[in-house]
Amino acid sequence: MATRGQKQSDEQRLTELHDKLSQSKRVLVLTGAGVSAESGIPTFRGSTAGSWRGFTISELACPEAFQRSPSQVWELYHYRREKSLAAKPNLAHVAIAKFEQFCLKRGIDFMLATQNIDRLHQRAGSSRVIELHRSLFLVRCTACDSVTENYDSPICEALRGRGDPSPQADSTPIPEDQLPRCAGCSGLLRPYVVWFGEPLNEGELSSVQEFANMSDFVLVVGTSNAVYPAAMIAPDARRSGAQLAEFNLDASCSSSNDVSYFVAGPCGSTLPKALPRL
Ligand code: BJW
Ligand code: ZN
Repeated sequence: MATRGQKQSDEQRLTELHDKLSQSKRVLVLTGAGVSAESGIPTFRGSTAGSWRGFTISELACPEAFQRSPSQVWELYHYRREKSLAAKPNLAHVAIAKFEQFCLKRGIDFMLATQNIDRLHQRAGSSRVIELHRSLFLVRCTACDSVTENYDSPICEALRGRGDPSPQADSTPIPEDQLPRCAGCSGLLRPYVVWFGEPLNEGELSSVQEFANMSDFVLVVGTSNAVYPAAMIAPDARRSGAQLAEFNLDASCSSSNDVSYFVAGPCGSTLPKALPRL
C-alpha cells in the first residue's frame, strides 16, 4: 500500500507529466486491451485476462485455426463483436479523445495507434485512429478478397445465441454454408483482424513508427507489449529520443527499462489526471 508521502509524490509526478505533455510538440498514444478493460472487455494477458473455452488467443487467432474450424473461430469473434457492441467507452477512452482536441487546439501533433479491434476509441470521439490489428467490424471474403464494414448483430442467423465462452458451451460446428457469406460472390467471410503470422498494414505501421521516432512523448497505455511488431514501437522511439510514459496496472510488463513515467493503476483513473484537456 502506498504511504501518504508516496501518494503525494505520485500526484506530483502526474502533475509534472501533465505539464510536460502540454508543452510537447508531438505525442503518440499507443493503446492495448487494458484501455478497454474498464468497459468490461477482457484482456488477453495479465490479471484481467479472460478466457474463451480455455483456449489461449494464439491458438485461435491464426489462419490455421480458421482453416481447421471456421465455425469455432466465428463463434469467438461473434462473441467479441456482441460484447464490444454492448460495451461503452470508459473514462480512459474519453480522456484520450479530449487530449486529442487539446492537441489540435494547441498545435501539438497527435497520433493515436491502437492494437484494439473494438472501436471504442472512435465511439469516445477520437477522430483518427490507426487500428494496427484492424477491426472486429471488418470482414474479408476468402474467395474474392473484398473487404467490407459490417455491424450486423448477429452477423448471421446461425451465430445467434452462440459464442458462449464457457468450456461447457455447445460447440457443435455450424455448417460452412450458414456462416457469414459474401454479398457479392457467396464466398466464406473471415473476420478481417490481424492474426498471428499475418502482416500488419505496412504503410500504417511505418507511419506510426516514423511518428513515434519523432515524438517528444510516447504514452503506452494498457498493453503487455508482448506482441510484435507493435511491441517495438515504444522501445524504438525511446532510442530515437522520445520520453516514454506508461500506464498499466502492473509494472512488470513495461515496454522498456527506460520509462520516464510509470503510472500504476487503472487507466480510467490515472489518464484523466495525466492528460491535459481544454
Ligand atoms: C490495464 C488495465 C487497466 C489491464 N488500466 N492497464 C518477433 C519476436 C517474437 C515473435 C514475433 C516477432 N515478430 C513477429 C512475431 C510473431 C508474433 C508475435 O508477436 N508473437 C508474440 C506472442 C511473441 N507476431 C505476429 O505474428 C504479427 N505478425 C507479424 O509479425 O507478421 C510478420 C509477417 C510479415 C510478412 C508476411 C507475413 C508475416 C501479428 C500479430 C497479431 C496479433 N493479433 C492479436 C489477435 C488478433 C486480433 C484479436 O483477435 O484481438 O491481437 S494477439 C492479441 O495480443 C491481440 C492484441 O491486440 C495483442 C496485444 O495484446 P495487448 O493489447 O497488449 O493486451 P494484453 O492482454 O496482452 O495486455 C493488457 C495489459 O493491460 C496488461 O499488461 C494489463 O496489466 C493491463 N491492464 N487492465 C491499465 N484498467
Ligand atoms: Zn466474395
